[in-house]
Amino acid sequence: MAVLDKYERRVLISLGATVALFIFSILYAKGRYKSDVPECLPFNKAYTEPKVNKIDSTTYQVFAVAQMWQFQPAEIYVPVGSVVDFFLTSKDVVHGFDIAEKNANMMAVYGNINKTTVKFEKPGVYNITCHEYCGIGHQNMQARVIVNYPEQ
Ligand SMILES: [Cu+2]
Repeated sequence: MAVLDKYERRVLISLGATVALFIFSILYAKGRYKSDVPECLPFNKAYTEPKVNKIDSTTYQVFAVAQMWQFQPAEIYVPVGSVVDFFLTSKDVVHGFDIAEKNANMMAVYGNINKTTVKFEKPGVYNITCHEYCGIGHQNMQARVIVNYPEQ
């Protein structure tokens, strides 16, 4: 009869506890910090053209394209309270995409589309930074989201 050795049992229990803690941490961060878990979408060439789509007055889509050593669009203007879906891809090497103040963190990978959703509740300038070393101009690779009150 197959019986688990007591050390094997301990290893399995601690493994299960670690996995449970890991899943709990992700769900906790998603709720507590309102961080979105990025999605991978099937590749579509439409996303490789940088643009900002206005869906309605507070809903936007940004097709962000990273390349050595810039993001396009470099400046994105949205009103306060906007919910922005970022669709991210790269034209060359792997780049990072980090909006530190919003806990938005993705990788830009050639031939892949990553998506995250960010809500901008407060006015201000939010820097988008490449945080994945991508070559000699890496330290200058930035873009910004400018969140302002709409014109009356
Ligand atoms: Cu980069």
